[in-house]
Amino acid sequence: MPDRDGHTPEKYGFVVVSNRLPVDHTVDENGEVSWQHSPGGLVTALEPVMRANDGAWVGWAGQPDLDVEPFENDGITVVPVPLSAEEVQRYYEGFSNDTLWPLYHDVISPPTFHRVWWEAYVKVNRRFAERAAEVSEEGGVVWVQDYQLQLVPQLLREIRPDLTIGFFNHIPFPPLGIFSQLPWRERILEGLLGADVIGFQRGDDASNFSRAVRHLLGYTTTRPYIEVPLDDEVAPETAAVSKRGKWVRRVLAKQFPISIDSADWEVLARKPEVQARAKEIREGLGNPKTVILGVDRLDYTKGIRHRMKAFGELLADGRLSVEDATLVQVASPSRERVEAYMALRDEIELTVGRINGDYATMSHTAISYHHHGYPREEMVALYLAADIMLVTALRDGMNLVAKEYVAVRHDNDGILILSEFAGAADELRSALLVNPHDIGGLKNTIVRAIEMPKRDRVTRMRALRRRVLDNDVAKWSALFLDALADVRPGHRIAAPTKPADDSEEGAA
Ligand code: GDG
Repeated sequence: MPDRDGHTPEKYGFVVVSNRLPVDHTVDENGEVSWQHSPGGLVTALEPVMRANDGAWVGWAGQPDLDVEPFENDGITVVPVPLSAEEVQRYYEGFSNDTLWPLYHDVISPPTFHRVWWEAYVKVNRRFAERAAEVSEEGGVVWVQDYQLQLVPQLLREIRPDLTIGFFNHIPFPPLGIFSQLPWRERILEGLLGADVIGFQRGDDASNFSRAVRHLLGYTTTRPYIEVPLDDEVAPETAAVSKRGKWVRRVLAKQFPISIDSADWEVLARKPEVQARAKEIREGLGNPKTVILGVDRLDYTKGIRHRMKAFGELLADGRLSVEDATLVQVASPSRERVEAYMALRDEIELTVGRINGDYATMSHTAISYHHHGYPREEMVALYLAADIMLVTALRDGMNLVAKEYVAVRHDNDGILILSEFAGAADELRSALLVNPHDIGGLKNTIVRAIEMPKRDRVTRMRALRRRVLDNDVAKWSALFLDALADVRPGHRIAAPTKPADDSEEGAA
């Protein structure tokens, strides 16, 4: 199919579609444009599959009003989708981050519903679907990522019924009672059901989705399958016959818990300079007996206020002193143009100031707070420096930080305190699990972690490490792609290949 300029674009057998591309568009002070590779976990997982399958990545380059032709970057074909400044505001900051994000995270912050935001969401999703359709070869595989693009599977199937389509939701899928608030709830469900396989982080997310489909669309669901009724005339080759003798398309909806490139994190943690940096960090904090660490995007879902409240109360009660324990909180800047995030930042920084004002001494701070992003090496050094990792999310799809902490602790020491509301809690059962709303319980768990004998710490960390090292992100993508390949037997996706030069590292 010719593109906007009448050219026939290149076609690819495996296409990933995500809101953001794995590259950032940067312009230096001389106006020179360059593309910086941003190797997050998803990129690391999918790059080898891309290389083996002649893959392309469709997404937005992170800057408004930027229209560029597809290009090669580090062995991956990048297919940019342009967004206007108004679309960024309505589709991304608005509908994605101020409607869907709070709604899908238990309405911790009230979602905002605006019809013009929805219209922009539909328009932009259609553009992503069209771009993916243009670059996918006949019978190819397309894997759509995350909540910003929930309409893409259906829109893509309408244009290209020959494709096998997967969707993975990185954030929770809410219970019916909450999801039902969305004025466009049926459209979202139908959008997702355009996929052959819909992946979620937890089993509970998949059940919430199936239940919403049953109640709102009236389709038959037999876990893990959903039967999407088909028009008798146009039954595709993958159609099945329902118990009632009707043509249906069977959609698989189940959990595929995401993970990290565990071995790569451990390699970084074994570097002498990273270990030296971990020691330096502790010294810089005045060598407190216990370093407690929190690492999060500055987001209201992460429960940063709850952990500060618990820590502040422990100091107030005299159960801890600043010589005993320091809380290091990295809060990396996030969605700074969305109002709820501005208010959260103010609130957290006020709390940090209060607690430090009340309890810090000339030699020890109570909370060492950092509103920065750090390079990956520094993150690893922080993880190594921390006796206790505190993950108190109020709702979180998975929480990769918890897995990263475990992966770097090759010394088998360190304690993970983990919210039961993070997806990671399904797998990381040997963590100290907490309900972050229960401040009393959280305080007791922090004290229990501080007092835990080394023998018990090691037993727990060993069990956690087995889990995280055996189930890495490569396994996650392989399991998902295998499920996708089963949709059309005989049409398998090639196994990943290692790049010639595998030595590159960088910030996530
Ligand atoms: C969404 C879902 C799900 C953070 N600060 C810095 C930095 N990070 C890195 C961490 C980690 C990643 O960002 C954050 O991942 P999380 O999983 O913790 O959370 P979200 O950003 O909310 O991610 C989540 C995830 O998608 C994957 O499916 O687990 O539930 O909400 O990798 O290390 N990295 C660097 N500097 C920082 O300052 N380099």
